[in-house]
Parts: sequence; C-alpha cells; structure tokens
Amino acid sequence: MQSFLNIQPEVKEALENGKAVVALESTIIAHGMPYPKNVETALAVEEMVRANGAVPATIAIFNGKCQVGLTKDQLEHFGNSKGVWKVSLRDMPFVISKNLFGATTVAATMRIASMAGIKVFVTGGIGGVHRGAESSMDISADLTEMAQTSVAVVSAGVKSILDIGLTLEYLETKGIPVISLGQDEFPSFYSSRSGFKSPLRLDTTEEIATLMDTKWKLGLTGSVLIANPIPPAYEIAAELMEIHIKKALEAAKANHISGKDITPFILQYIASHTQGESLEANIALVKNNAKLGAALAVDYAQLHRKHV
Ligand code: PSU
Ligand code: MN
Repeated sequence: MQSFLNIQPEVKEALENGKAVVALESTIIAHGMPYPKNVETALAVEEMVRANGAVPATIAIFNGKCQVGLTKDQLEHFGNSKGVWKVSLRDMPFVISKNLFGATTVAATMRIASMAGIKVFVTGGIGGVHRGAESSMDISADLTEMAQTSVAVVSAGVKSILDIGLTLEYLETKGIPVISLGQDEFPSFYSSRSGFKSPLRLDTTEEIATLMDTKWKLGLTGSVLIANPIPPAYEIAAELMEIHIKKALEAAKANHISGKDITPFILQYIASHTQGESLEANIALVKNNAKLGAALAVDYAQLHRKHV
C-alpha cells in the first residue's frame, strides 16, 4: 500500500508526532467550483486549518499516486486543468494504474486519509441518497464508505439536491452517528434548517472528540458525521434554493445526465443560476468547517495521546 501513497513531509512529521492533521478533498476544487475561486478557496481553507492549530492535508491522485498534502502548484493544476477525473472508490484502481490525475470525492478522500492515519476530514457537503433513488438506485459511495472507514467527516449537513430524509435513514442503517453542532435541527448546507431533527446534538469539539474516541475504542468502525450549520450571514432560504434545485434536476433529466456526472452538473447549474450567491455561501461554509475541523483534530489528538 505504501508504494501508492505519497505523504508530504510536513504532514508525515505531524502524523508521526501525534499532531493534529485535517484531510481536505479535491473534487470540490476541480469539479465543485469555478477557477480561480476554487484555488483561492482551497488555499484559504488550508490557511484556516493552520490558523486553528492543525496541519492541512489536501488529498488527490497525482500522476497515479495517492497524494496526501498538495503543493501550491499541484493545487493550481487541479483547479485549472480539464483532464482531471472525478475519482470515487470505483475509479481509484483505474486512475492509479494508468498514472492519471484525479480529484477525490468524500469517499475516496476518506479512504486515502485512513491509509495515511488521518482521523478528521473536512468538506462542504457529502454525497447521499438522491431524490428518486427508489427507482434510480443513485446512492453515493460516500455513504457506504462512511459505513466502514473510521474517519470523522465535518460537513455543513446534506444539500437538498439529495433526499435528506432518506440520507439520514441510510446513515442510521449503517451505524453512523450524525451530530449537529449547537442546534437540534439538522442543517442543509445553504441553510441552517432542513426540517429534520438532528439524530444527535453536541455543543463542543471536546464532546465530539470524546464520542469519536469512544466509538472507535468500542471497535465500532466507520465514520462520525458532523453537521456544522452555515454562518447566519451567508444563509440562503431553503424555499429559494428549492426553486433552483427543481430546475437543476429538470435540466439534468432533459440533458440525459447520468451516473457520476449528476452531482457536478447540479452543483454547477445552481451556482450559475444564483448570480454567485451560492458560491459565496459555499466558500464561507467550507472555511467555517475548516475552523471546526481543526479544533476537533486538536482535541482528538490531545485525547488520544492521553489515553494511549
Ligand atoms: N456535494 C456538494 N459539493 C460537492 C460534492 C457533493 O455539495 O462538491 C462532491 C463531493 O466530492 C462528494 C461528491 O463526495 O460530490 C459526491 O458525488 P456522487 O454523488 O457522484 O457520489
Ligand atoms: Mn451517484
């Protein structure tokens, strides 16, 4: 496995010394936001992780290697080139064996983070059960990966392009604790509300770190999903987003978009039909998640050192 992994020296040193490290995904850079905002955001998110006491490790597949920690030039490459694959678990063996370049989804990023020994991962929104999944069977590999890989995922909840109710059911089936920070309602990415009660609520990163530590010490493998509500100043009303989402879903159907292209298509459609407002919200919430993820990684590292 080591021959497939390439861990940047700073990240390696931090991991060897039990310091806090936060994994970050690259699909959000290559396929989730337009250039150059995507690269600016990726750098700002890394800076936010550092400012809060942890070492950032952005993960991608670079020339067939699972790269843990990217240089500025590598980030630029992922943000600004056309031939970058969107890599979920299914695509990993192909992209790696062909020495290609791939931006990793939540599922693939978690897996590579786990190979490297990283326990906290920050993203914007996870993939989940799509609307209409009862006939399309479109369920993201992010969920099955969260069922088995022991890396905590910090998100802003689940975007309502998905069926939030069914996604929460699936997470329950797979034994994944879902924690909303500081509120009883589960947030829905652009909005702090979703209409669904959060399965769990915790108010501090210390409590979340203790829950992670307890879960994994019990031998319960798999993720913990942390839902961090978007900062109020950037919220977009759920009713307003629903109009755009409905149109995006119709456009996806009309254009015969299928499989792995559905999520990026819908995200891009919404971004281009909301005059950039959704992009600004997206950037703000990812930074907010990076701050929380770094604090969580610091608490988890401290707890883990004490208990070893
Ligand atoms: N949801 C978002 N933003 C994103 C994604 C999902 O709000 O950028 C990306 C993530 O990389 C996620 C992936 O892991 O899409 C899920 O794709 P799929 O539904 O094809 O599994
Ligand atoms: Mn899918």
